[in-house]
Amino acid sequence: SSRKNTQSRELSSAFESAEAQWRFQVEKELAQTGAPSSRSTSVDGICLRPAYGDAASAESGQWPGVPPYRRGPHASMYASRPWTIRQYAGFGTAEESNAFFKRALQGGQKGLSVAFDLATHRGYDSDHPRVQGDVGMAGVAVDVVDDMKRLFDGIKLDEVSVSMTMNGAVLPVLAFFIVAAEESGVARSKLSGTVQNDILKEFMVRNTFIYPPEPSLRITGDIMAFCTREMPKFNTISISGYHMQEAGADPCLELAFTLADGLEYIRVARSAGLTVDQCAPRLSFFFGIGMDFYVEIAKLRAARELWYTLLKEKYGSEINNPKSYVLRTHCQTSGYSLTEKEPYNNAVRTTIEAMAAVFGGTQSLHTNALDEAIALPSEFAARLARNTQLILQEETGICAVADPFGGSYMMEALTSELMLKARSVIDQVERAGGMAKCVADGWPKQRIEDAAARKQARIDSGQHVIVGVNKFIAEQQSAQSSGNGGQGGDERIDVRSLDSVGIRQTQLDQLKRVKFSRNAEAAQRALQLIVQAAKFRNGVDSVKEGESDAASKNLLDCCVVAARARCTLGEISSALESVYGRYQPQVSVATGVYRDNFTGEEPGASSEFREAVRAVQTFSELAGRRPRILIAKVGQDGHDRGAKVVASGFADLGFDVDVGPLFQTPAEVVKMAVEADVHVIGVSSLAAGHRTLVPAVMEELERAEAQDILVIVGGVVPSSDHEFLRKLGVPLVFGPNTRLPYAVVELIRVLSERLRL
Ligand code: SCD
Repeated sequence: SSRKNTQSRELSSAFESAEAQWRFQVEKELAQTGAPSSRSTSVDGICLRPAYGDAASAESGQWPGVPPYRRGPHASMYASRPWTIRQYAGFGTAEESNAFFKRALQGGQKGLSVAFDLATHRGYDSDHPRVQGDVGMAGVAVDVVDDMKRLFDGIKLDEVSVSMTMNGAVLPVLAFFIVAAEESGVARSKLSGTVQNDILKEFMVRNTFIYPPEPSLRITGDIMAFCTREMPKFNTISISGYHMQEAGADPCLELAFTLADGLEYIRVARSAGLTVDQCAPRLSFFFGIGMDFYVEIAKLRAARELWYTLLKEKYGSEINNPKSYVLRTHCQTSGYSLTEKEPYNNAVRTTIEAMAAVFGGTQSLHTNALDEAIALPSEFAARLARNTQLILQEETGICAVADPFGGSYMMEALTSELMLKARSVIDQVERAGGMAKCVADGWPKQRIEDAAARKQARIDSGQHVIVGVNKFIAEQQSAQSSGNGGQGGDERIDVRSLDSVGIRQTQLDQLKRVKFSRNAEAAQRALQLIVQAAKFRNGVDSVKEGESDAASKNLLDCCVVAARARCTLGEISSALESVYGRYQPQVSVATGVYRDNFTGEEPGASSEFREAVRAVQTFSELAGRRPRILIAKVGQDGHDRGAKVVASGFADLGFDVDVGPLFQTPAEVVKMAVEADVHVIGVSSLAAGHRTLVPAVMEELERAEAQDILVIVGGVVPSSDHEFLRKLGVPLVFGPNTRLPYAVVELIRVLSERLRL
């Protein structure tokens, strides 16, 4: 309690001014970290101080590390401790990813961040028939605790903090992490890091959920309660706006929905029995940083002050720990802003975005690799991305001063404006009953999808410039193909390609070994306990508190027992699924938004739009009906911004559009295509599954004697794979940044030739 008193004193009016409070904090932080109180610059006699501010002004918000934290969560910020360089990575098997992690740490990375494959995200073991094309592709495959042990072999888990991006299968993954650490001698209380555990945004945009919203949120609460009790250094959630921005939200919408999610998670934690002071200091946030430089800096500043204000208003009376008010965040540069054409431009874009994140005061940062719009990052591209941060930290002097934009007329005004705008959306959400309810109603998702269609129309019509894509297009590429991002521009990039069959086989062999050597009875008992605890927590069983072992159990406690007994991720997930069911999302498509926003003055753009509409009309007259396309997502890849935007745009350009549900198997796609009598299946692939899933779709078409249906592919496909797809009979492959009218004209051309119209 004496620590609490000190903290309250730090926050209270014991200080005559914010400046005095800042000074006190700065000295404390410098002493803690041993950092110098000023840094010399390249000019003799000029030194930089940890922060600059207006000592004369009594207004709040004048200093970093002081409420309302607009200028930063710490007083000295990077002058004491630079942000954590934390690159999100993982692919193939645990061994391969482990080797990659070790090279990254040797190369200057400070924290780890694990990308799991889509099978793991969705709660399937590698041997499940639904995940044939997904194992080890967009992340590392993890089936049992032994995979997790191999993943961190030789890495000191009591020293390196680990972030795990996991939401759907968060229980088994966190349980594997805890048991892997314990079996290698590190107690759970020593583990530092973060688990994403943010299910609300999965239902809004990212789609790697497993169970329906209500039980999913109870799982979130159980994890927050467990970690608060057992893992004091672990951040229990990473409340993510990043995926909203990737899905199309503008920075203001991203800010508003993310903080509204944060408020909802405080309610979830409270219903799991935690106080605000217990849960809030270990909440963490995650924002995307796009190319709107000033706005992105302002967004992070606004986020901190808004969070402080919201917590003060709602829970001020019960908060005693000043850390409860402080928003800390990870940032990632925008994947969406990367282009397939002239990929080296992406290194420039990423650098600019990284600087915005840093000027905004992020705690941790991932910089994208320049080839991410083409394939999984290569070794070279990953190193360059990491070096981008090292150069900012080591060569520029940027770390010497906190919030260098503070006090700028523009930046302060922009920050306040963003706060105001986001606040009105947050108030709207809160009035409507909070984010869980709004997500169930679906309107936040709809607003994000509308924003995505609007943005695409602005890009395609040239109002929003992307160098090399819709302006200043490199000549040789423009001669080859004027609109198709998939036809050139990445020839000089060596991409990483993975042996999907080999990776899957390794996992299958191991699954067999583990199941053979474990104590089968203990494994069954552990799974049974999970089922009972889930039932109890779901309120569907008559088990009463005290009657059963399971009744009082936190689900993560049960999963830790199961992990130790070598239950697999798939087994644990299906035990939970047997109680909760698997969530089936609704599909909807925004129409009219694309057309209404295609108002560009660029003469070329509007003539391309008209040409596309005309081509569709001519086709309809000749064929006797409108062209009909099924937009399909095959496998466990839930990235559906592209699919949704293409569906909206194609519909607005005159196509009949069917959109398949997420997570279809090739057979389900073909069945749907045949039943809807479509001319074309458009397979959207962003997670490297195209090499296995597209051949499977072709086989199913043959089996259904429906080879007259044309298959085209859109998404992230390296040009080295275009020939592979063409040989299979896929005539068109559209990359990211393809202008939709261009794609329509090309497709109608190919379709008309086929049908001899
Ligand atoms: C920091 N510290 C200071 C200080 N700065 N102390 C004194 N003076 C200063 N100036 C202290 C902190 O208080 C903390 O100690 C410790 O140093 C570590 O600093 P931190 O700021 O907490 O940094 P870090 O440990 O890196 O944590 C950062 C977050 C964390 C809080 C943001 O949650 C995190 O790392 N998140 C990463 C999430 C992530 O990587 N997600 C990837 C998502 P104490 O702890 O003792 O206070 C990828 C993704 O979804 C991709 C897209 C997709 O797949 O769809």
